[in-house]
Amino acid sequence: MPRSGTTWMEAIVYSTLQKGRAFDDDFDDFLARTPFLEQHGSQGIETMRQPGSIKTHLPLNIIPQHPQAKYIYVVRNPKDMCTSFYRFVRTIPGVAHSDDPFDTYFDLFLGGQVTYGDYFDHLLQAWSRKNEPNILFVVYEDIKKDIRSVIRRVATFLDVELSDELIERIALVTSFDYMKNAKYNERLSEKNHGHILQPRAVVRKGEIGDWRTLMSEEQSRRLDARFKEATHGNQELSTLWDEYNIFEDK
Ligand code: PPS
Repeated sequence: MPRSGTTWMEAIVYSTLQKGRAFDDDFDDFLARTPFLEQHGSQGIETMRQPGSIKTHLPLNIIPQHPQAKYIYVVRNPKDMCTSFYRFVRTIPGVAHSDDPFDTYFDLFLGGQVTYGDYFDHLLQAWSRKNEPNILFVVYEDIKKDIRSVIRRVATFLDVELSDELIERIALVTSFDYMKNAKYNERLSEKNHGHILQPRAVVRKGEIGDWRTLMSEEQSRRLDARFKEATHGNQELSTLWDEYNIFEDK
């Protein structure tokens, strides 16, 4: 899903596969191993350097499935995802909704009318497949809470053995402070969008709860209700963000 830490996961996967090398040690190598499907198309995938990872925000059910491919799905709570997505589209003149006020955008988000469609359809689709052996389901907030344990999960999933020292190194070179570096952000903008966006558009704030800076209480309550409705009857999913103080009313 967009604005949910996919770039972060790309950097973690890259460093895991490259024995601790940081994405910016050789940025061209990073680019060659991490095509973005929506930007680079099938040609980008065919010519990519391997091993690598293909980034996409598309829902799992419309991504081509290959028995030898592994799929890492990163999800973020809908309030921060919506907020981050809105702030992001505002930085790209001419893109859908970049001129809309947040209130309009929020209604479209809730109605599943923004780019990449309905958040809840996207999530439920991935959730229903999360126990398949070639799928790793990762929660953005859990990476923030304990990046080392997520690095271990990714390494196990990719059949890579990592020493404690390498885990420390990967945690360092994928930390927010490391990744927010402006130069890197510029190049990431180029990679993902073909041109440079505003400074720090891709790696921006990286916080849990930034939605509070934009969303009204009424909007927050409406999203609480939508979350409750969408996850009704699914105990595990409905409590996924319990420790992060996102939803008021469950
Ligand atoms: S994109 O542009 O749609 O591909 O966005 P995506 O990479 O999926 O997600 C961008 C958000 O992830 C945050 N981010 C990070 N947070 C914590 N630590 C690290 N290392 C990190 N890297 C990226 C980024 O800041 C975006 O969230 P917001 O809330 O906008 O800051």
